[in-house]
Amino acid sequence: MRAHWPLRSKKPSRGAAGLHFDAGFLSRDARKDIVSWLSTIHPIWENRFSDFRPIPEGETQRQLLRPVYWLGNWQFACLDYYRPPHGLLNRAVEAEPFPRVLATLVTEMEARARGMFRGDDMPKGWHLNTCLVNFYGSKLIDGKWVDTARVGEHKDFEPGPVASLSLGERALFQFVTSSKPGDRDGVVEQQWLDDGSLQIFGGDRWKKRTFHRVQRVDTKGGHHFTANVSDFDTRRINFTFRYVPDEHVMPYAKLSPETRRDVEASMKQLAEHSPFFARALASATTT
Ligand SMILES: O=C(O)CCC(=O)C(=O)O
Repeated sequence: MRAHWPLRSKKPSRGAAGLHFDAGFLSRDARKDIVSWLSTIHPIWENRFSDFRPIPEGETQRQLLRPVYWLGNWQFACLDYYRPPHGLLNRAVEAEPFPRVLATLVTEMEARARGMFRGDDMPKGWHLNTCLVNFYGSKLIDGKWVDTARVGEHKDFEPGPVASLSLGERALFQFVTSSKPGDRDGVVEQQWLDDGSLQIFGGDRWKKRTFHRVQRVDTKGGHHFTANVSDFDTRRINFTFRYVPDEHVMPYAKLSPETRRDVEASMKQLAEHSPFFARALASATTT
């Protein structure tokens, strides 16, 4: 099916109901501030499953395809992310606040989303308090660069609209009808997400009835970011802003002992470079 959205738009567009795309959202100054802030963080490689719990049938332990960083709260992959209605607690761990440049942009994203959604599509108390920062690129494996820049079919389970800001090489983002890996027939919408673009999506159609994926990331723009990840060449960075009800965001010290054990190694890694996570770890040993 043909995409309803212009594949390259200079003006903000609403596109299909519940979708918004603005190719020129990010100003040059804001982009510069974000790139400068990115050099201060140290993304980590997460394992998909806990080393201390049985791995679900049909699955094997694996590293995510990309390094990640979370702001607001960290939804560790090994805790299986925030997943209403049952996976509410011990899923979203308090994390660093948004840096100023992102906090300012979030205010504008929230205003746009509030103009687009109401009723059940805009949950009470909704605000963008969570951000997943995904690093896309190539990984050095046994002396060879392997392109791992993609994300498989999935849904974002946090309630309400999601806002997504992209930097670097453009990515082919697709909404699909099934979770069948790589299925080419089920594409109902697609959009190239360019450097500096904003995408907002929400409502049942895009959050509940379809899956989304990043099918591939271009190499033509010559974008490379200096990120604090060894043996990884980052050519695209995506910020996905979401909402986790504040009462479900838990300080590390308040997690169950089992959950703390699941994420302790990652917390220690984060604490090497982040005073926030160092404090969180320390507070758990004193409570
Ligand atoms: O990188 C993107 O554009 C989308 C990332 C995504 O689907 C996610 O973080 O859930």
